Amino acid sequence: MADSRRGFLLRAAAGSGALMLSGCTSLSQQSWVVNILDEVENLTRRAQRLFAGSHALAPEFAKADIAPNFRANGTLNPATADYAAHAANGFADWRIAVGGLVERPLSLSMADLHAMPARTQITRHDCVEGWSCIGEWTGTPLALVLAAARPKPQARYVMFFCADPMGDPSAGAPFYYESLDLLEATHPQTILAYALNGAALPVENGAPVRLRAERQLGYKMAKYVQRIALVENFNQINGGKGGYWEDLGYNWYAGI
Ligand SMILES: Nc1nc2c(c(=O)[nH]1)N[C@H]1C(S)=C(S)[C@@H](COP(=O)(O)O)O[C@H]1N2
Ligand SMILES: [Mo]
Repeated sequence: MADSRRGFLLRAAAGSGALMLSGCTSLSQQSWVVNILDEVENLTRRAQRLFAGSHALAPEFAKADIAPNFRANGTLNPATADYAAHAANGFADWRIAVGGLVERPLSLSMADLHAMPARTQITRHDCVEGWSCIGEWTGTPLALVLAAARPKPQARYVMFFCADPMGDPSAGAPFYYESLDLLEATHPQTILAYALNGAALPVENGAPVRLRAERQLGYKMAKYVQRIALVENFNQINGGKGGYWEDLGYNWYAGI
């Protein structure tokens, strides 16, 4: 793992209090992070070996480059009673389940995510429809969450299941979903973002939490994330192509 990542995780851990992964042991955040860093390192090495790639960073920008209004696209407000109830309640009961091929399944509250070390990055979002937008994102590095869940050796991909139905759910419309390989999932700029430009993530941009994977096109970055699953392949999931748009013909690999 790059020293820069170890540095920011340790700095982020230094100032804060206790971490509680619900249903699990509570440790001081400092010792938790030091322990988890070795796991992040092992996971990163495994991912780089598996997918023969690197963790080269996407460009980051200055505050002055931030667009005054970050454009929104795709679902702007998930059309379910369940989501409306969560939104009305300020997402206080929102949870992200982390399961599949992991040694330690997790159920993370928003407070759990906020208690973990955070990363902030100013990046450019590129949508295949032909627009770009620069915004500042803050969230929990996905690598930390994965390391805490401990992917089993067979795990190769990370699936993200979202709260928004892409049509009429009673008529069997699928919900948005996406996937990344373990290399992209453990990249230091891949975060579960809960803030945009210093404020809580707006509903139209994926509240309360959306994926940012900065070397990828916009459609890979799942909004309204509710469940994460480690898998060996995605042949049996929905249309079998690894994502909502992929099932409709987009490329699974969407590196920029
Ligand atoms: N759950 C969900 N995630 C999604 C989408 C969506 O419709 N639903 N659209 C994708 C597309 S095509 C883009 S460009 C970005 C848009 O993110 P934004 O609304 O923050 O601009 O989200 C991606 N993630
Ligand atoms: Mo997009």
